[in-house]
This record gives sequence, structure tokens and C-alpha cells, in this order.
Amino acid sequence: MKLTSSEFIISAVNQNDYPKDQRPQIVFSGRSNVGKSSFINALLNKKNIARVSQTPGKTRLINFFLINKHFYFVDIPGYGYAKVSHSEMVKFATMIDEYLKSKQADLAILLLDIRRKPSEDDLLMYQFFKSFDYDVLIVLTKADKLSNNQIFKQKKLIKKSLELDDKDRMIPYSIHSKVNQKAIWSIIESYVGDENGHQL
Ligand SMILES: Nc1nc2c(ncn2[C@@H]2O[C@H](COP(=O)(O)OP(=O)(O)O)[C@@H](O)[C@H]2O)c(=O)[nH]1
Ligand SMILES: [Mg+2]
Repeated sequence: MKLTSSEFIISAVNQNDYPKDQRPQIVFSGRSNVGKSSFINALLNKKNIARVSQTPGKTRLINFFLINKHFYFVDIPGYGYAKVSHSEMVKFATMIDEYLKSKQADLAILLLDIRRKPSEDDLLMYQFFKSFDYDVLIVLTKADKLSNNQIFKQKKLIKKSLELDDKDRMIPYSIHSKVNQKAIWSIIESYVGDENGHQL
């Protein structure tokens, strides 16, 4: 697939704000500071379409980006940031629940830092996606920080702690080397089909 256009559409607070059309959606999730905005920018080859945050945990909205006028990237807020109040947590959970229930997306991309053991929040997010029947692609960010040998070890550890479903894939990535970017795009492509909605 050739990337021909990408544009920011809307920051949604609730369902009423979501785009009303039936174009396919790919949803992106991960704890604050995992590299989600950087990853979206890198995929779209844009400097700052998804804002790389200065203050982690600050963006509390669901951002929709229209790609090739054909499908959406949906950026849901980062979680696991310590300094949020209980009421903010509840607001966050309600927002995510409402989006996931809408079942607009078929593929969820869950970002995990390749250097860390998945947190409780990471595990919950993965299980949340599975409970709503999403296929999940795990992207392991910041792969440039580790040696190949360490990457191998971390992949094993992360797979085990998530109890990764056999059909879910896990791919290391780095915004610096852009390793596996092609592979990630072809997975996305297999979910969104071509402009006429045909499965590729
Ligand atoms: N070394 C390295 N740093 C990264 C990578 N991806 C993101 N970062 C850095 O991680 C920090 C958080 O990135 P950001 O995209 O704002 O994370 P977000 O909170 O998940 O959206 C920033 O300082 C990025 O430059 C990567 O692949 N390699
Ligand atoms: Mg961000």
C-alpha cells in the first residue's frame, strides 16, 4: 500500500464525536511514554501529527486520523501514569470501554516498551482487547536500546507474561532504525483492505 495522505480529523470525548462513516479502524494503545505518538508519526512519515507529549498522561481524548481517505488510525489515551486522580481514572476507563464496545476496529496495536516486563495495566489492556474479541499486534518499542540477544530474551519474557494468544503477533520496532516498519504496514494492510474495501 502506498501512503498517499494522512490527516487529523477529530479529538473525541465520547461516541457522539466519532466519525460516522464505516471506514475500517486500527486502534493504538499503550502506557504513557511508551512511544505511541512517535510510532504513529513514524508510520505516517510526519513530524508531529500525533503530538509527542511533553507532559505524560495529559492527552485524555481519542484522536482520529484519516489515512489515504480510506481508513482511520485511532489513538486512545495512554494509561499507567501515576499522577492521575481517581475520577480521571474512571473517566478514562469509561472512555475506552465506550470506544472498544463500538467495535469499529478489527485490529488493536498494543505498544509495550521492549525493556520492561509488562505492568498490571499492560496486562489489563491486553485482556481488555481480547475480551472484546480484537486481534492484537504487540509492537515492542525502543528496540534500539537493546542488543539482539537482549531483544530475544525480552520477547520471550513478554510473550509469557501476557500469555499471548497464538494468533497475536509481537514485533520489535524503533523510530530510529525503523526496523520492521514494512512488516507492520503489511499487517495493517491485511486488516483495512484496499480502497474498495477488498481484503488484500
Ligand atoms: N530510543 C528510542 N526512543 C523512543 C522511541 N520511540 C519513542 N521514544 C522516546 O520516548 C519518549 C516518549 O515518546 P512519545 O511518543 O511521546 O510517547 P507516548 O507518551 O507513548 O506518546 C520520547 O522522548 C521519544 O523520543 C524509540 O523507538 N527509540
Ligand atoms: Mg503521546
